[in-house]
Amino acid sequence: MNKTTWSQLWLDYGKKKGHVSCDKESIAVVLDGFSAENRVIKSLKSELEKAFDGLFDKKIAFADDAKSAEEKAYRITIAKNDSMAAESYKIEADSKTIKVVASCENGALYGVFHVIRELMRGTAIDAIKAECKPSNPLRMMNHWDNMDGSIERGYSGESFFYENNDIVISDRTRDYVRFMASVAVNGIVINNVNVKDAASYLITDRFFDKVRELTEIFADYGIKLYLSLNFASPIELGNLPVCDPLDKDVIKWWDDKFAEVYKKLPLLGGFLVKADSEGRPGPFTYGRNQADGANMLGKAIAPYGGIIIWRCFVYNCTQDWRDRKTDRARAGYDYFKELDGKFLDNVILQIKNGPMDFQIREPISPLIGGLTKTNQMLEVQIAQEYTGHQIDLCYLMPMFKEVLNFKTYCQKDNDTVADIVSGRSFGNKLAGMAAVINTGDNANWTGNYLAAANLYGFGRLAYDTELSSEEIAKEWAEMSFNLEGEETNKLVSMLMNSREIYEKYTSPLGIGWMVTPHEHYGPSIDGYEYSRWGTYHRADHLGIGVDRTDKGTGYAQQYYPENTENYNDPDKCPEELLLFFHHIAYDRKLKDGRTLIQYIYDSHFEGEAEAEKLFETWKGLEAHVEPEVFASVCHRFEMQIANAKEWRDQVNSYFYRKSGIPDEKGREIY
Ligand code: GCV
Repeated sequence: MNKTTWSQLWLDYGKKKGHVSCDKESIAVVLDGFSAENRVIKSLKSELEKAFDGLFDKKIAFADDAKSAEEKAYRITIAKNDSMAAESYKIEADSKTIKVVASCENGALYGVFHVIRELMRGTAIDAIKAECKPSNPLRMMNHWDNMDGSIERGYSGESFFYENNDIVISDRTRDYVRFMASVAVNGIVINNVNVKDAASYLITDRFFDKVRELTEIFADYGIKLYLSLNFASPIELGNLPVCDPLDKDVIKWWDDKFAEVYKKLPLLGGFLVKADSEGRPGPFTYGRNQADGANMLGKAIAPYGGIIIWRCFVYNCTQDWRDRKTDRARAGYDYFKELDGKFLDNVILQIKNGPMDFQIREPISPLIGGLTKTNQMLEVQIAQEYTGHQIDLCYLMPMFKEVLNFKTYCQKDNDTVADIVSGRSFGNKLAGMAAVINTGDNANWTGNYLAAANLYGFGRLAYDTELSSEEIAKEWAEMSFNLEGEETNKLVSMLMNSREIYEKYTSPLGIGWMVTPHEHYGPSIDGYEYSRWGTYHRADHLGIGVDRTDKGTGYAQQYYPENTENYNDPDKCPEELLLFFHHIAYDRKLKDGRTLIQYIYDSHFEGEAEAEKLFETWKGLEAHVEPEVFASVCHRFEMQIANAKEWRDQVNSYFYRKSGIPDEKGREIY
């Protein structure tokens, strides 16, 4: 196999050579009901070819039908069964054949990737068996890539999509698309939601040819390409004086624009829109609401089968820190709840998992399930903006599982976030999950080699929300490394513990933030305390935390009663969220009898010490990991430990100085 200058991530077949085996002498791929000319089937065949060549040095034959396959060859049959659910697959195998059955090409492709995954994990081909169905219809990646090549909140180099305000298409693009399809991602937004400068022109002749080429490469792997949209395009591109969604010239402008766009880009999935948020234009300017804006676009795109994904990250980012009544956490619900049922069928609201912004611990957004008559999807972030910049190890599947399993009480059954965003709760066809992606043009794609577990994990979890974080971590580790059983377990447990460790040495008990402003790496306890961003911890000499109860901002009241009751009461509130909902005195006793201040000291000392242990465990894997990967991850751990020390000492010193209460254990606080 040709070696590329970029990593093949979990699809590095060459790396597994000699570590896995296949006892079949010759292999033939047979199609039963699928067309060999279909673009996705062609990709599926080429992937099988690559995999067998790379893993086992075996050439595989392609037969037009079952009869023409060589009699003694082991058959991989890709069979169509129209009665199966879209994008699902079934795998059955015996000593003569392995059969992947699906109703559509995407299902067949995912089934083939499942077979490859199992082969890479050392399973014998005739022992592979599966029946899998997507939990979510939409499984998307959101790039925050800018056309100048930079990436907003990117920690893995520059964009591989753009350079110098132009689109770059290379073999790397195709590999990226393969990786995404291998974890069943079926939609990708290729540009930042903050659409500015050249990116506004992605819907013009300047870029149609290249965007079209990209839509085709994506389509080869069953993926739809989406673009982020500038709501002010009628002004910026069309020279109109306004972008008011109820203005007839604006409406006509969008009608004409989408007609033009779909003529040039027939495979386009639709658009993602950030409006009225952090300086982006939107309907509020004209006294219109969010539904007016979304529906105007939804109506214009409907004739082409496109969809509008409208973000709910709408809040006032010019708050006065003295104002204790305004609460950023409330904003999404306040703006959108009253519009429930008012959005068109081809519009879907994309809601961040928490009400603030991708902190290491937040409650679940009350808007999820608060809306019952509107299409909604979950947005998470695998770019580690607030969770360590892909320097610190922070495997996020345990957090995402908590989010998905959260009971909203929006109805008697089928009321978890997983139920709602999959469309199961209310019968929505448009539903799903999106992740702000963590890739860049670094050779290893994700900066930290171990951060690829989040890239892999998100896709797997979005396809099957029943998978456990641990199963996903194990799959990824087995495909990406050549470790023995015990060593794999060590790597998996490093991943599994990493989120809790990060949480311990950073901001305590759900308070969040305390990060270096703008950059969002490293501590700055008061960095945002007197700012306009609505992100306050309200610490004084007696206590810390934001009162979001009925006596405070009232945020806790946005949940269904079962959750409100718990959140509103400091004795019932889940402890990990205590400071998100309550202002708590430093000397208040927590459930285990420790005072709050002692908990803060202990968790920060523990978190830093546990980060050091993570590094020690990694060092123990040295003999089994490629030297370059080993050294690069070591370097990340050195930085993580420096960061953890800084967090530990700054947080502990800050609260010691505020409270004047010493650490019971007499450890060094500055
Ligand atoms: C793309 C946070 C980030 C911004 C990001 C924004 C969003 O505020 O810091 O960089 O902008 O979220 O999700 O739109």
